[in-house]
Amino acid sequence: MISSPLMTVMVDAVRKAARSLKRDFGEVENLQVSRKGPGNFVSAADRKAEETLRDALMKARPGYGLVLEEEGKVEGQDKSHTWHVDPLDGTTNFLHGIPHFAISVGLEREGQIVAGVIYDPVKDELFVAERGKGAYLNNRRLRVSGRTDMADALVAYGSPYLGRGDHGKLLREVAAVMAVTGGARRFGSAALDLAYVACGRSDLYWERDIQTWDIAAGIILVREAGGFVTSADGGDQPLAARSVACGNETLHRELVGILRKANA
Ligand code: LIP
Repeated sequence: MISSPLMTVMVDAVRKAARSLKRDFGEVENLQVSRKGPGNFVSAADRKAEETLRDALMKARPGYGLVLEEEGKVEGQDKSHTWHVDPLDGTTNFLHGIPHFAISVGLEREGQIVAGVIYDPVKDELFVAERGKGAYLNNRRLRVSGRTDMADALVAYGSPYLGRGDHGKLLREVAAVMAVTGGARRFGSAALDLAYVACGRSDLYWERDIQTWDIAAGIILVREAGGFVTSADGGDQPLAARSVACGNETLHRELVGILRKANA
């Protein structure tokens, strides 16, 4: 496990927000049958969790800036530090009562992600990483998958939907990946997709049109677990590119090549 003042601040804030989120998730399943559905209830749960995270992080590190999914950008006096906060990653899963979502907090220092925490409150799985100190799942040290044969790989991806993203591009990419791998999965939470690559459950993951708060924490997790993370086009700035591709060195390089060829 990582024992540092920074990690203590991040884990305490995430666990505090998780308490209300887990309670609210228990309510969502009862609301599925209502005509209006749980949309407003989930938005309120999302905002409540974000306010908890915002208040806790600003109290502990008052000068840092924040990029919050719901509230947007909050400038800080310390321009070298920015939190990237997703209070509920996997919102659609949560809305439909699917127990696969997480809270994600990443810390950017002078343009590099240096720490990340991703917490799945339903499974009680806490993923943490800090630059140079490794990546952990509930105190267990993480390493990315050791598979090198794409035919054995399980690949996660993120897909656009009504009114968002390039559907044709994604379909071409999924078709190309399906043709050479052991399976493709769309789980619905970018943060957990990255965390699952870091712990070896998935071998690869890619997604386009994604936000910094979805991937910031997961980027450092994968890198500290010995994995490679680039933009989906292989660039070295996934946050700026708003896309991501990750895995171990061998399969990551092959995946980027497959995606490039699918769009040639
Ligand atoms: C979601 C991501 C998911 C992506 C969705 C959405 P949210 O984050 O985790 O991978 O495909 O479009 O961005 O909105 O639930 O925080």
